[in-house]
Amino acid sequence: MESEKNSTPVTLTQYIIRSQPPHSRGEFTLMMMAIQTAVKVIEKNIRRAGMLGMFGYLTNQSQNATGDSQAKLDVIANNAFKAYLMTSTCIAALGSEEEETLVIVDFDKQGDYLIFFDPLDGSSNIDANVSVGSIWGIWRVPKGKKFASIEDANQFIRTLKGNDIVSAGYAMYGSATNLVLTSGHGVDGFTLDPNIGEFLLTHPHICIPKKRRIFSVNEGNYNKWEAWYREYIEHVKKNKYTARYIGSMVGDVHRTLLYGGIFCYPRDAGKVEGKLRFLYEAAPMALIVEQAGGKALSGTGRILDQSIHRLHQRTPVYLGSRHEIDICMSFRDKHAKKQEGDKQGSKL
Ligand code: AHM
Ligand code: MG
Repeated sequence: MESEKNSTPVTLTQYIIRSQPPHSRGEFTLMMMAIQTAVKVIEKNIRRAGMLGMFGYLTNQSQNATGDSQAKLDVIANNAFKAYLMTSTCIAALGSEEEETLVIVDFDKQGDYLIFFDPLDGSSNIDANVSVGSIWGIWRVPKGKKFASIEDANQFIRTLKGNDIVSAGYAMYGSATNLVLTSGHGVDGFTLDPNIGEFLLTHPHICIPKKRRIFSVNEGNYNKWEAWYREYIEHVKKNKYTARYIGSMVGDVHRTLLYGGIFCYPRDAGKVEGKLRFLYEAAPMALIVEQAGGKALSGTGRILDQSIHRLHQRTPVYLGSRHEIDICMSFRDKHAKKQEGDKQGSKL
């Protein structure tokens, strides 16, 4: 959706309403409004955090559901997402990085969507004023299906696949606040205009550049990586790639979408499933990257081909420009072939 003819930029609210199919009941619009409001609340809190003493971690050494220390802003961001979504009348349940279990809406107020979010990703960076973000992924609940209990909702999510995701997005709180969205028909980006408090369409039809020699990974984990991935990184270094790693997934993926290259969080000896969470980090970013023309793999296939087992499951992540992901995976394939050859040889 381009700007209006008189070049008045399209607002996010207009964009969401106009992208609804005719006769839709508007539940999706309401849910996106709730997300938009939560993002604005988080944005305001981040911008004022230094003045209000809101940087830092909770003093009671609190950890979230996946064992990470909770920053004060993690809690504020989680409360903002929860408050607006739970009263939006369009979700049946939500899952958050900051919540131990799924949270279900009162039985008679349940809507048709399930949403999973990381309210403040990369929060360990926040005191240093490095870009952080919120990430969300949205799945559908069949019409008439209601959850009587958390266990009921847990059972239902185990019937879903990554491919069932219907929409995903992220907000990045950086030098400007960006919001990037897909509902399976391409990717569009918005920037918050602080003067009017509206997100404006600034990056229509984002397409990831096909080739770019930029690699993004935490090299501190080098000694724990699998041999094939270490070889790929050696290849990258011999071929004059540029290294860029923020350590904030939203920032690293946003740059990869705009500039191209590869972003990885591989599995390693200490994190055999990888670090990033499937439902609210990897799957939403995978949908966005694929919709922008890139690839998003787990090392054994597409990220989105994975089944869902539990709320906080993790997955390795390799995403970015198609060409670069293919080069990366060629090292994995070469290694697998060699291992197979060695196995056959030892049987002789
Ligand atoms: P978080 O959800 O606890 O903030 O952790 C996720 C973050 C990602 O934003 C980032 O890609 C990754 O962790 C960085 O991890 P590391 O510090 O191990 O490089
Ligand atoms: Mg996170």
